Formats: sequence, structure tokens, C-alpha cells
Amino acid sequence: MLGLDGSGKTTLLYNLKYSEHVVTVPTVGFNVEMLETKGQGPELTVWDVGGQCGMRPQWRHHYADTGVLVFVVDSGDVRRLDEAREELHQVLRCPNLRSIALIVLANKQDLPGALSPAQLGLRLDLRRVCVDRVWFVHPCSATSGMGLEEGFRRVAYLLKTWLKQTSKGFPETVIRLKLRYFAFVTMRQFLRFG
Ligand SMILES: Nc1nc2c(ncn2[C@@H]2O[C@H](COP(=O)(O)OP(=O)(O)O)[C@@H](O)[C@H]2O)c(=O)[nH]1
Ligand SMILES: [Mg+2]
Repeated sequence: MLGLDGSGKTTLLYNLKYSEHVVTVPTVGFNVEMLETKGQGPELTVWDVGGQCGMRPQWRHHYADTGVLVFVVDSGDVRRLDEAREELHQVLRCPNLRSIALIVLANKQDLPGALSPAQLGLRLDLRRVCVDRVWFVHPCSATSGMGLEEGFRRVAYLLKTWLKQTSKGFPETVIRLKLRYFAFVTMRQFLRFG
């Protein structure tokens, strides 16, 4: 889970985990928590990576084995939207995250003048940069909890799809090896008795 500093990542994570509003300080490094999905999908391990300028070069060290990318935006802070767009586009260019599903959390919907998910999608230019991945923008408020559970239910669903896709190669490889072995044994018997 990435996003600019102050977008609400830590508030959001701890509201989901403990169902209450916790007072945060700017995150140095990262927080990581396991979230249960009550049988509706795999357990989620959520990495909340600090978003201050100095921390952003560290983001890429968290990309390996990412199943779903969650990008949190402060929908009420229109002045920092260009910065959020630049950072998000840079993240999406990383080969380790190619084709990974993106969910943009349009946070702070409780603020007056907050941009809607549709407006945010346009401002972040998502249709153009996300041609090779599933993406959507989901409204929420980390302080009140509005939209959080539903947003992460969608994350769990996307993660399930990702797990199915990434484990697909294993049985196929086993079947192919078994077929090759079978052909080898048959050929040896044929040569011996033929
Ligand atoms: N009004 C409002 N404030 C929020 C919301 N989410 C977070 N905040 C506030 O935004 C500030 C930064 O939040 P924080 O979780 O530390 O952001 P982070 O840097 O992305 O981890 C804190 O003062 C939060 O209380 C929200 O949905 N609505
Ligand atoms: Mg934080």
C-alpha cells in the first residue's frame, strides 16, 4: 500500500485492524499487518510504506511478490494531485509490478470538496496508463471507516485471482514432465523388444 505522506495509509490500516481511529505520526519505514477476510478470501498481509519524499526511493524494495497494489490518495488535497499522479505513474512503470491489479483508494471522502472517484480517475490519467491491468478507484474515509471493508474485500478478490494465476504454472509443468517420462519409458521398451 503506497501513497503520498498524509494521504491516510496508516489511519486506514489501523482502522481496518482495530475498527477504531488511531492517532498517527508520520511513518518512518513501514507498518505491516495481517488482515483477516472472514473466509471471503485469502488473509491479507498489508505493507503500509512511508510516503515522505525521502522514503519514496525505498518503495521499490517492497515490489517483489506484491499481489495487488493499493494506492491511497487524499481526495481533498487537490494541490498535491499532480505529485500523486507522478509518483503513481513512476510506480506503475516498474517491471516487478507489470499487470498487477491497482486499486486507488479515494480517501478522505468526508472532507468538503473532496473529488469523486471518477474525477480522481481522470486526474490520475488511469485509463491511459493502466491498459494492461485491472484497476478501479474506490471511495473511502479512513477516519470514519466508510468504504474500507468493501475496498479491502475487493482487494482480497483480486488477490485470489492473482494467486490462481501465479500458481497455474506448477501443475502444468508436472504434467508435462510426467508425459515426457512416459514417452521415454515407452520408447525404451519399444527399442528393447522391437
Ligand atoms: N478528514 C479525514 N482525515 C483523515 C482521513 N484519513 C486520514 N486522515 C488524517 O490525515 C492525516 C494523515 O494520516 P496518516 O494515516 O498518518 O497518513 P499517511 O502518511 O498516509 O500514513 C492524519 O491527521 C489523519 O487523521 C480521512 O478519511 N478523513
Ligand atoms: Mg503513515
